[in-house]
Amino acid sequence: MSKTIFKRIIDKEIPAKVIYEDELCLAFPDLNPQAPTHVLVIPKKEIANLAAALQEDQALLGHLLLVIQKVAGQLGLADGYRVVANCGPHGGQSVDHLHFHILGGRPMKWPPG
Ligand code: DGP
Repeated sequence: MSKTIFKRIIDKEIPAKVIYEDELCLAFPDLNPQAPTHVLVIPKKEIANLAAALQEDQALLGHLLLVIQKVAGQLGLADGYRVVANCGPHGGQSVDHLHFHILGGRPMKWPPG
């Protein structure tokens, strides 16, 4: 199976402006921003999406949420932000590697499309 674009970013085969990295994950701006601030947080482990996560990923998933909190603080999103994890075709997922969108810098609308 060919690598996803995010696996290629993890493997440093294609560039990304990484704003946070630790042994489990990294964060970088989305190529196609939908808000003044739009950052992706991805695990280094290859997990296709939330539906594919396993019980053994419990600590990793918790870690990702706390990294989101940390990155949002780093980005100065004191007025709040939205976290999105698109999952599967109906979720609008286009890259089959688990990722969380952090969207901020403007008020978000609800419901999403
Ligand atoms: P989703 O639709 O939830 O699967 O979001 C995938 C996001 O990934 C989409 O907002 C655009 C972004 N994206 C796709 N390719 C690249 C890339 O090469 N670099 C970066 N930084 N973002 C990418």
